[in-house]
Amino acid sequence: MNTLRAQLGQTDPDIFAALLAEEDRQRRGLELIPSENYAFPEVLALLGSAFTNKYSEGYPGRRYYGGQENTDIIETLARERACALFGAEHANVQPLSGSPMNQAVYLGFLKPGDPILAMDLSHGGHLTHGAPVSHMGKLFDFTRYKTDGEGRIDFDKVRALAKKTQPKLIVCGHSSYPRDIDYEAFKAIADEVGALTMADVSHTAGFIAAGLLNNPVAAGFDFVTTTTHKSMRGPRGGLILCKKEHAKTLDASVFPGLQGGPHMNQVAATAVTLKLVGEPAFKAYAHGVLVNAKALGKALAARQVKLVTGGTENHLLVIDTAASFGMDGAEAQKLLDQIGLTTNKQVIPDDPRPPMRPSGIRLGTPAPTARGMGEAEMESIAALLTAALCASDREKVLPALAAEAEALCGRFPVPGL
Ligand code: DSN
Repeated sequence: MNTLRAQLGQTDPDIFAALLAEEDRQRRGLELIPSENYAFPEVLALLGSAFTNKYSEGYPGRRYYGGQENTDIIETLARERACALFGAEHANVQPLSGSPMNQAVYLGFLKPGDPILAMDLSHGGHLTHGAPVSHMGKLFDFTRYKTDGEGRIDFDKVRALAKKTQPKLIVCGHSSYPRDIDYEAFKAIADEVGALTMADVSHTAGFIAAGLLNNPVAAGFDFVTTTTHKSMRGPRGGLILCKKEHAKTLDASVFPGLQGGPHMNQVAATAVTLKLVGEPAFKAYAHGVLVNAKALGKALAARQVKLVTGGTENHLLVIDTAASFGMDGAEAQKLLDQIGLTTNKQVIPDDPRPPMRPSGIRLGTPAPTARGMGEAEMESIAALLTAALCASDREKVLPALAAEAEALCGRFPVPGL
């Protein structure tokens, strides 16, 4: 590996310098964006392996190119492990990432213009859940449900919208919702109106696999989609679980419907990820993430920080920075960058501000927990964050806080780097 790095340094010093700088940034800073994590070292090894050289259009046992004896092994294992982990009947592990995975469900099972009910982006949903700026938002007739005044899903509202719009598909799941989801309630509404069900668990798959959050497969959902690189610490990629009756149509929708050759280095890395996620050490990690998120929420609330829904049941927290610190999320994100805490600006429910200057920021504990941090460090993070956002003499205070944050990070190495 060192020889390879030396070769890279000689071939392209500019890219190599950027790589070293990024490794340094990741080591010295604290990654608090809830969708980010540190991939397992085994994943990093497989992403740079010989599997990256192989084209494998088709599925195991039925490919369009020769030389598939090894790719068939890894894809079959990945599919079997995904099914076993979540209790699903069928898995497709080829989606290149989150957007194509959701598109494969929409395009495979619906016709353009069909009605879909999904969560509004500004209330915690995702771009691919029908945001008007996305191609899917233009292609299908999305109605977007919003949360209640506290930021929680209001099932009476969801039911009323479902009855009114008669969706062909009801989508739940989120990229910024700090509560567990009652999948059975969604399924009951879908059954009342004859809709298919899809849960996008990209943020929470690791906790579902560990048995710590509700499982939409167990609730009878037709489709469960997830990226593999967030809480599961796998490669960047997507996977779709479905009922057996949908398997053939789903596979055809992914390939050849939407994609060409799957990235077999990613599929191999997904397979090893699913093995690791099934092990007791991952369950302990996933439990630690949730304990840390609660501890961080408690430490922030003790400092009068306003959190959407008042706290968290999963790995993420949304801070209303406008109410807590009198500043928008963009300004808060920038200030926290200066002390080495990486967060992202975030719209909050019914946000009166625009998306580039929204009212909040989003935090998560998957990455700090992967470094081995615990509840005591969550207290330190809350103290650093509030001190930075409350500082009146920023020129003096921020460098001191940055040094404190770097010292904290120095005690917890980044896995894989
Ligand atoms: N970008 C991801 C997130 O941050 O939630 C979703 O695509």
